[in-house]
Amino acid sequence: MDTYAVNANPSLDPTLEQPTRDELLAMYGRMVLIRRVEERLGDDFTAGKLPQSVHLYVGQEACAVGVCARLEDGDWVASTHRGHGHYLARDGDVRGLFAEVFGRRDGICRGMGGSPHVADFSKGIIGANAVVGGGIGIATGAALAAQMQDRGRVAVCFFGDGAAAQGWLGEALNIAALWRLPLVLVCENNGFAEFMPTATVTAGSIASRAAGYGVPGVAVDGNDLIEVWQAAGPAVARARAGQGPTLLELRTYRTRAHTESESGFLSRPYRTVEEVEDWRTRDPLPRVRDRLSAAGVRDDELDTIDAEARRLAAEASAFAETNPWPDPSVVYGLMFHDQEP
Ligand SMILES: Cc1ncc(C[n+]2csc(CCOP(=O)(O)OP(=O)(O)O)c2C)c(N)n1
Repeated sequence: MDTYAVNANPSLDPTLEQPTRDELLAMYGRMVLIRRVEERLGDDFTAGKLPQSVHLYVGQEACAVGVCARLEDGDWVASTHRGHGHYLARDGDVRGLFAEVFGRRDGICRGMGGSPHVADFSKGIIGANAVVGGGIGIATGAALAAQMQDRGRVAVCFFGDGAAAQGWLGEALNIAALWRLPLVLVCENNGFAEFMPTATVTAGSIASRAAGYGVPGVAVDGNDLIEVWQAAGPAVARARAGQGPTLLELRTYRTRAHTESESGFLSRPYRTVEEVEDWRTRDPLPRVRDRLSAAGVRDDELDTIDAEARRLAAEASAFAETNPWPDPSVVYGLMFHDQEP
């Protein structure tokens, strides 16, 4: 059932679970870090420092952070070409991320994956994926592995509204429902698939598709951290309890380009400046900051969190810039187990 109610503010409902002040502060810190890292990478791309374009996560931070805050060590996350935020939400290594995006030796994939392929098994990130929707099958397989291992693990798949149009979503919902797999499917509906507005290519509501498979489907405001956290909690708990999958649709908005290089090849705009500005007024970060202020957290404490995130991003960028290129001879060893051609 699609439980989304436009203009409602269910996160304030006192009957719903609320994060503690410390939990909220920790999640805010993670969101700020993602924002500052992404802005820094955007600047690095503009300065010509990156070997390829990047798909930034600015504006969607509440989605990754609200869901990942509900996970435990050992849970698995499959991500997308827009995956830096998912990695950082899982306590990813900032230097290792920058080095990877810069294509350098000490990157989390030894510089061989690059921006759209960040993976780090030590953080449960089983792969970001430039094949749109590819993570859905991978996460479903991971959920089957989790069920067979019987250690209470959960698999989460982040994917976009464009990926929801792939047949994999139906296949995953079908088999995960039948086999009660510990899977949480998280669609970040950010309004666009590349340069196509979602409404022009996506019929109906994504969350309501779950009902056809007997799976709970919940749509919430993806720019409201607490709503995301409130929706993710029961979904993860349900998966962990062996009750099967849930489909979450997080309604958010991509305020930056689809890919930072797009101004170099697009011949006409695909959205208005006013639309983007309107969504900027719904930026998820100030919304959490306001909550924290109301809870008595001082402005200088919040400013310190921001300054530290900027410092970490700048330091990691400088590290990556001077990190050596990978040795090409490692390529075959990474592609073929115990085998050199
Ligand atoms: C299978 C496949 N088809 C097409 C593409 C080209 N492509 C790259 S990103 C993208 C849009 C994806 O949209 P969405 O899933 O909504 O994610 P978003 O970029 O909005 O985060 C497309 C079509 C691709 N990488 N893989």
